[in-house]
Amino acid sequence: MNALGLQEIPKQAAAIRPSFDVQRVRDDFPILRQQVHGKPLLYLDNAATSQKPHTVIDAVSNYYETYNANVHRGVHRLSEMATEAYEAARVRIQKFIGAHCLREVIFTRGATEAINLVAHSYARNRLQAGDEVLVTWMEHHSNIVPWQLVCQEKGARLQVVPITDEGEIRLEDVERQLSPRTKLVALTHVSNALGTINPVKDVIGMAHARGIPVLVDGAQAVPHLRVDVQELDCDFYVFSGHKVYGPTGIGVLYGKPKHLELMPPYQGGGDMISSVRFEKTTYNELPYKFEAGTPHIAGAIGLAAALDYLDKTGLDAVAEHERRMVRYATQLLSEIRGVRLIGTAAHKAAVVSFVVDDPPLSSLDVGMRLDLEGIAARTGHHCCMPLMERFGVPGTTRASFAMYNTEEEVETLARTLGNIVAERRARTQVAISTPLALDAKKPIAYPGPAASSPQEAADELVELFDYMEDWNDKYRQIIEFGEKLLPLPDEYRTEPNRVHGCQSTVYFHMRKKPGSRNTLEFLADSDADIVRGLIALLQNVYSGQPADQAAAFDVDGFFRRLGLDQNLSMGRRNGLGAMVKRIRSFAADMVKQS
Ligand code: C6P
Repeated sequence: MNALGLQEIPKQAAAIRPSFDVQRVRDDFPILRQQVHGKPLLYLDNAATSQKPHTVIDAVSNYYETYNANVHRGVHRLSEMATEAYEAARVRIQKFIGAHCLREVIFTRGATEAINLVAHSYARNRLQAGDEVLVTWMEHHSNIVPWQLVCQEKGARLQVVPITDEGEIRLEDVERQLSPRTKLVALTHVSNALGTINPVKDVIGMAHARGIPVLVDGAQAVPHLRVDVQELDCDFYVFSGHKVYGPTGIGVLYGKPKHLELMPPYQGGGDMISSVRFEKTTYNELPYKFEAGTPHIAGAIGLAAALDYLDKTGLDAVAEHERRMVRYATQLLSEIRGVRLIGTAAHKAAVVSFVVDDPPLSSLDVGMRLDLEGIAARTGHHCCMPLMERFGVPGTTRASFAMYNTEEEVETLARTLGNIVAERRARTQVAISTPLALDAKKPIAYPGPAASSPQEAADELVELFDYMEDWNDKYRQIIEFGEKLLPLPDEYRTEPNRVHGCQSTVYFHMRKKPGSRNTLEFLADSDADIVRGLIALLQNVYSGQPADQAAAFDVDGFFRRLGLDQNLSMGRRNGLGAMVKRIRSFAADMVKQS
């Protein structure tokens, strides 16, 4: 039995253990030493971006400190040094992914830009009306939208391979959907939202048997699996540096020269040309034809350092370590009553996604509560909206692992989540007996004015929040406000009343108070506790107030004074912004009409 009283999973094979010392690895990542909300940082958002070892940080700062210069342009010493380092990075990447030659390795801003490059320069010239691009249901938006854009332009369409309840594609479905109309297959190697490792080699074989090229989105594979593009025989392979311990803003497109040679440039500018005359420009050779403008030199150098680090640590040992984390997290989380795992494929890498069904708790709330305990996990749709729809959930909470995560961290995650769910269950049981449920016999109640003006209501709230020392207290206060929200009748939960731009489902019903000259009032609701709390704050300052005062109220200043701007992430603030926009535009319309 382990510390949680759960059955211990067998320790990994002794042969791998000695080569991988997770504590030593952790020492290489300075950021892991810090605290968040007074708790040791437990970073489980590695699929969004991984942390950087000091060798990467040093490589980048060394470039800026000692040989910062532009590449391919100067004859001076620094420029030569920078060019050498930049091109050495290309060699490093070529070796890392097993590319045949340097012409095949193109630097991009990331996986997204690499896919857009292929969509623009390859697919755009080949697709015709009626053609198809085959993707899977588990693609990231970056591997959907670029194809949609080009398909729309050409009258072609996306064809989608379905996935099973476990989150796997079936080869027979791929086979069935390949047709003479299919001009390209684009699929992810590893799903960012589920962790599924796709049988890309088999898919490539099936597509190639029909002469169809394949692009593989390797954004989530390169940090966790050994990738050999020649062995896969893919036509294009893309990945981002920042998910593989390198800097942001740098990524790679691998392409077979037989395609790259025929593709027109993606962007025009310096470096991608051979000669420029007003009558005609000729283009540089590969790979420079696709690298217009000054590249992200420091990024390329940092990425090479990251791949060196991964190689030195041992990718196979890292992969085995991460598999253990996934197995252990899968075991511990699935033992928590009310938690349901989303994505239970037989072959998975580094990701465990889950929802809390019983009692229902939005992923937004789970993520914010984990954050209060210093645990960084991603919540929401993970840029995979069709996939979320497939599983019938608005979003999940995702723990994604890297080489520096430990079994103790997995246990902390499980214990914290268990507490969050248990606490929620206890609160739900109390809430059932509260008088806030709708009473069909009574008229619908709207919140009246909390003070004589929005400003005065705001001042009172600011005073209350000023007494609270930290974000934890403020957070709990906001949640408590949300628990007292007046109920929103079902008839107002309509699409026009839906507020988009929030990470949760939000409905807003606004009206001019009947019989009043210009009093605005509103009801609203969300499936996330934190958003219900924010709605309560907004009701407190706006509802029951004259529209002209509501329209003029400085709401940004109010949230700044509450200290919420520092603790609500941009995603949440955008949601808050969307709600405020709705109130203000309703108030402005009322003023115009009065
Ligand atoms: N997924 C995540 O949290 P960029 O943004 O270009 O570096 O990577 C885009 C991308 C493409 N494909 C897959 C499979 C990905 O996972 C990502 C990025 C992050 O899951 C950010 S949304």
